[in-house]
This record gives sequence, structure tokens and C-alpha cells, in this order.
Amino acid sequence: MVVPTPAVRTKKTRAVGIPTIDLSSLNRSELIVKACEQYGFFKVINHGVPREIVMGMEEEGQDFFSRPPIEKQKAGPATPFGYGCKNIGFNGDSGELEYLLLHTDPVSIFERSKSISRDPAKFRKGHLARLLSYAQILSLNQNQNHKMASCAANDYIEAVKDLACEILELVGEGLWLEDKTILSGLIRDFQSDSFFRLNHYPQFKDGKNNVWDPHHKFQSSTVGDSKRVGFGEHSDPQILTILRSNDVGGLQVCTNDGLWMPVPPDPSDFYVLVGDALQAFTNGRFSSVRHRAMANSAKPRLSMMYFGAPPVDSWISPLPEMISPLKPCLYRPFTWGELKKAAYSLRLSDCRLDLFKST
Ligand code: GA4
Repeated sequence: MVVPTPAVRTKKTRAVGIPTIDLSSLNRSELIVKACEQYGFFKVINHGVPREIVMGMEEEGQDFFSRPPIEKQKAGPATPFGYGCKNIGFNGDSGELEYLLLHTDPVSIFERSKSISRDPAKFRKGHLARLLSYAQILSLNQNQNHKMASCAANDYIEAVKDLACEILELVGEGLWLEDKTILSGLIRDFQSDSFFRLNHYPQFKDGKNNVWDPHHKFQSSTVGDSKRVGFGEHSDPQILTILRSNDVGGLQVCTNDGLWMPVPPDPSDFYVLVGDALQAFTNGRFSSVRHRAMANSAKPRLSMMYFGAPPVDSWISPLPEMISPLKPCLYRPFTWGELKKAAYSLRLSDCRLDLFKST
């Protein structure tokens, strides 16, 4: 875990109804388990991710989305990785957003950074450092070394991956798992299939979109209250998501009683979302949280999500500690690759885990 900077240690106002967990508190593992059981969603404070790493990534994201469409399209289409605009997945879902979806593996970031950033070395820096041998790094000239000292995608991904692992180890502790690193080990794995996503929701004014194609026809993304949906209702297929947004609201999470709860934006902290894979590992003790993003804001919203996932071939099945005569195994074993394939073959809002229920 990186050492926290003073800026992120400031006490924050608690969001009403949303569990807020202080990662420096003594009973944090207990509180995390409780939040995962009740909501599948919580906020973390005192997380230790340096502000400059977060701001560095936000600046790169803002810079990318401020460019002309023709330039952004060079990083697309998203199949599924790359730049995407409005279309989500491959089965007709759409929303009022544009995005960049990246695989977090170093080679992939290295390749993508060329079409994403005006300064690819700055965008991918840390990954480049990991790809080069120590001798190669020493032979870089002063200017390149300087660029390597600034950072964006890699440093951000590394920092939030560490945060996700810390949280998963606390989950292991709180659930009294024999091996507390069993879940974090999956996303630390060199072959982890984790993703990173930047979502940009352009601004709306007076309920009408003045800066974004007003003639766009919605498919499944309009809700009854006539507010437009930026990213429709869904759960994340992975183990855990670490979400951070700028100071613009829009995220809503669905509570157990089916109500949509608006999540106040908090640029200095992170929100954590339980994904489908964690629901299966915990045999349904935790439920993946259904959430959506509304696109009715007066300001553009930029959110950044790290989706922690296992390697494609690794098996997902309820952990032995989660099974008892009173709680029989709910899911048959399946691989992360199978769950991902199911996700991409269904619609955004579908409950893909249902396909893996034991008979
Ligand atoms: C939801 C969580 C992540 O954003 C994502 C999304 C993915 C995509 O946008 O390409 C999916 C969606 C997400 C779930 C169902 C499928 C796949 C779009 C879609 C319709 C990157 C992911 O892993 O699953």
C-alpha cells in the first residue's frame, strides 16, 4: 500500500445512506463485510492513494475527451477495447457517453497509448518501465527519464489495484477465510484479466442536450422519469470495481428494496462495487450491486473504473467456507472466461450469473 498524502487524510462528510469505511479503522474488515452484505457497495476514505496519481489520470482523461471526434476515433472502435461512443457491448445497448476501455496488461496499454495520448510515454509510463530492463531504463536520455517520472495510466492502475487487493484481503479476514489472499491473489496474478475504463458523460442543459447529438434515438436507455441514462442498469461481471469520479453526480445504486439511491460525487475518495464473480465466490452472501449513471448533469462527468478480474482460465466457484448444510452451493464451477463470454453475449442489464446456478 502506498503511503497516504495529507490531502487524502482530510475527514469527509458522510454520504447519507452509503456506508463509508475508514481504511485506517480497527474494525474495517468487519465493516467491509457488512457493507458488502447489505449493499454490495461502499465508499472508502483514508485509502492511501496519492492525490497526484488520481489527478494525473484525470488530466490525461480530460485531455483525451476534449479532442476532436476524428482524433478520438483513431483509438476506436471499442471491440471491446479502445474508444467507444454511445454503443455499449455488442448487443444493442447504448447510452449518452463516450469512453475508453483498456485491458490493464502492460503490452496492451503500451500499444493503446499510441492512439490515446498526445504524449504516449507519459500515458503509459509505469508500464514502459516494467517492460524495459533496468539497463535499458538507465540508457534512456534525460528527457525520457523525466517523462517517466510523471505518470498516468499505469501508476493509477497500480495504485487502485493495490487498493482493490487490500480490500479483498480485508474481505478474506472478515469472512474468516483460511487463505485471506485467495481473492486478491487472482487480481495480482500476472495474467489477471482486469480492465480499466474512463467514462465521459457530456453535459446536459435544462434537460436538453445542447452539446451532444440531440437527434440520437434511444434504445434501452431511457427511463420513465424522462431523464436520460448515461450508462444503463447493470452489475459488473468482475470481482471488485474501484470507481472514482470528478465532482459531478450521476451514479445511482440500487438498494435491496429496489430503490435507486443517488451517490454524491467525491473526487478525493473511491467507491467500491461488488461484482458478479465475488457474488459467486461468496455463494451469494454478497450480491453484486446493480448501478447506473444518469446523464442529466449541468457539467460533464468523468469517471474512472478499475475492474479487478481473475485470469481468463481461472475457476470461480463458492469458497468452501461459504458452503454449509444450511447454505448449499448455489453455483456450479465456471471459468472467468465463461462468465465474460456470457456477459458479452447478453444485454447490459441481464443477470448473467443465473446461467451458472447449480441444478
Ligand atoms: C459492465 C462493466 C464494465 O464496464 C465492462 C462492460 C462491458 C463493456 O462495456 O464492454 C459490457 C458490460 C460491462 C456487461 C455486459 C456486456 C459487457 C457491455 C455489455 C453489454 C467493461 C464489463 O466487463 O462488463
